[in-house]
Amino acid sequence: MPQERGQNPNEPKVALITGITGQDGSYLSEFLLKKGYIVHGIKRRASLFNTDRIDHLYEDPHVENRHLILHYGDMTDSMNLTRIIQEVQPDEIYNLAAMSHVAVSFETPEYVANADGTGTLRILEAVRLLGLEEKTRIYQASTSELYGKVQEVPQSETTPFYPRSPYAVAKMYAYWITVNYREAYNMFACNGILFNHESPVRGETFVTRKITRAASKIALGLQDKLYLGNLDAKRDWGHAKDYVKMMWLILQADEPEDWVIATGVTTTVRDFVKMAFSYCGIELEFKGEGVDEVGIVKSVNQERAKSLLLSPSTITNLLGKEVVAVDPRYFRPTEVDLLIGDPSKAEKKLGWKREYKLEELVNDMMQSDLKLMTKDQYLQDGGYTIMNYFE
Ligand code: NDP
Ligand code: GDR
Repeated sequence: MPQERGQNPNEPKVALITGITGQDGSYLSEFLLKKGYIVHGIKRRASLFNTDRIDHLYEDPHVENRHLILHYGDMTDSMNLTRIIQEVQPDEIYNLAAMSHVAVSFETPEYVANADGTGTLRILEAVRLLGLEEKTRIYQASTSELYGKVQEVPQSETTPFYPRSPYAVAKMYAYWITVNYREAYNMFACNGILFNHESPVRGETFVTRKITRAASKIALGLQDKLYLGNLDAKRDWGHAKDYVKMMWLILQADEPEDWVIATGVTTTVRDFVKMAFSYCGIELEFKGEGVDEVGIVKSVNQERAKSLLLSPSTITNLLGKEVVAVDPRYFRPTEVDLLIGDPSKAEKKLGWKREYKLEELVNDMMQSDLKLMTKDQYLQDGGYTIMNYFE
């Protein structure tokens, strides 16, 4: 019989994180380890190492009493998930694993339904089958994408859903199956309806990271132009570091409930671009409309550029240059135009407080990407090939 854990207050709590190799998985692992948890994570087998984001937390498997333990697994494999949950006997499961890219979900809709939708059912059903309903609390990574087509703003726990992508439709199934298992089997299963949250380790093809990487490369003279899709889309962007804390608080609440986590501030993609370039002392002006819209360098602040050790000539050469353009290939078949969340329930009942404002988030991402791209510049100067994806 597996040993019952977490019953004795002196024993560390045990968490299982699906999607531990992702942005949120890495911040949540750090957070839980600091709290003294034993953290188990599910990673996928890949042909290359895929644990970059958690390598700083890695512990040698030959050492006893590890705090971070990784298991191979996949959200599409019920038996694998059930076996891992049986072995781990978690006090808390954070179901973060998903194919999380909205645009890509239009390319792989069936897979997304399986991994993001049915995958959640597999976790809930495993907990039920193993008789862990009373022991194991479950956090489901729900999303503001559920709101989709704008029906009311700001969006709250009572705003109706209208998903606009295969990703959002799969997450809608996951949302409701979580609610259903809570009501049917009295499980402590909760949805965190999280609005967009970003960080220096955000996936490179999400718009914020694509922008901060490109702004850094352009400022260093390593890239000419940034191509984007819909510049008018508005998002409520927060910092992932702030948001993982809320995941934990949601599972510490007295009752299982669903929660909106957001900042309550919304910003266009265009304004995010301006903020990122401005970090490097580059002021952009946008001209034209629709697919003809472009971002042109209006002025440069040499003092700022110097303080970041950017080459004065590279920065001066950018004056008047078109550094942002629209490429319709990044438009989505159906778009989510406006997201702005109302986090008042979480603020009142969970004490939700943010450390990062949008400007601080942009600064954090730019600081990190400038450092990374400077490293790329050295490598390129040394004759090494640098990956130059523009997705
Ligand atoms: P990431 O894309 O950074 O991470 C996703 C994680 O899921 C990765 O570890 C990935 O593994 C793993 N994964 C994907 N498919 C499978 C699968 N079939 N089996 C096992 N693991 C899989 O996402 P985030 O960290 O940004 O987001 C975490 C969760 O929160 C996701 O469910 C996302 O949909 C949701 N969410 C995110 C928001 C955000 O703004 N970041 C907002 C609201 C919800 P690998 O590294 O191998 O690819
Ligand atoms: P989103 O994030 O779809 O909101 O989903 P993303 O950063 O991909 O897009 C935000 C907005 O920017 C517009 N956009 C572009 N997006 C990308 N990726 N690339 C571009 O070139 C580009 N140009 C404009 C998009 O059209 C969109 O309107 C994220 C994911 O983390 C989900 O998993 C999560 O559920 C939601 O946030 C909340």
